[in-house]
Amino acid sequence: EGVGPQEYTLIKLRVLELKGKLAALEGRDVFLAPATLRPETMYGQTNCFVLPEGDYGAYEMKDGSVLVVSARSARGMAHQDLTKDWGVAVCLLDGIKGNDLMGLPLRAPNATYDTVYVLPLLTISMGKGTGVVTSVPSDAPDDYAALLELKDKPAFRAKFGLEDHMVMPFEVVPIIEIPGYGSTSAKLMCEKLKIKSCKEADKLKKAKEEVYLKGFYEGVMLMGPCAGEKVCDAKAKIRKELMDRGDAMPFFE
Ligand code: A2H
Repeated sequence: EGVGPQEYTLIKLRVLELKGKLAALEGRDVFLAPATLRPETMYGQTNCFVLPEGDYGAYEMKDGSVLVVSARSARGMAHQDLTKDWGVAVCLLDGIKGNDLMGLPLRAPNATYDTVYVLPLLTISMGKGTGVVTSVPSDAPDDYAALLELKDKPAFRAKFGLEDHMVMPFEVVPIIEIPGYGSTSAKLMCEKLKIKSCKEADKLKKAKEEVYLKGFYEGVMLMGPCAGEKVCDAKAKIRKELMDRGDAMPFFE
């Protein structure tokens, strides 16, 4: 865990169909809002993850949109002038479990896929970010391992009521070229270390140590307006573009 404040980016993944519990929010613009440290990787999103047993709520933001996030992160947003009233996180709907969100279709900004789905990730910490994680299996070993496990185990998908079309068509998208690691570094490291589940913490730690720094400082963008630029130079520009379009917000914790 880092020292000092982390500068995250909240990405607004629009819920395309307000069904199940979220039907109560009909008429509103509703988004799942993962917090990421790597906004330049959003081209590679294949799905969004929530914790099945996690507690979430739907909170009203200043721009009129409604974000589904943890209560803890909504309080943080209220003190960063993101919620409708300063200092107050108005909850329009609470008692949402991660399980209530499984399989919801989303539109993810910058993603190559038109529609992505909400899937389970059992290692999410509700004490970090928003408790919602966007999945970039090309560059994040945790995301690759979790998606692979869902693809490999039909019973695991069925347990969460997921249909095959929400999981199976989503292939890793090459978005960053890292010298010596190719264009899907997380997949490479998971294969090299034989990682098959998000619970293989020690091996995942090793995989992440190897690719994160290299990806950020030596990686070259393959997608978007910054294609050909170093990742470390592209990050701020792509983040600004997402925010200018209203697809993202800054978030500190
Ligand atoms: B990052 P830090 Cl491609 N529980 O986004 C578990 N993991 C969480 C989380 C939570 N509550 N909230 C956010 N995260 C993940 C993209 C990404 C990320 C890439 C590469 C590296 C990377 C796609 N997932 O993070 O512990 C999110 O994954 C490298 C650290 O607060 C978020 O950024 O330092 C990152 O962990 C935040 O981790």
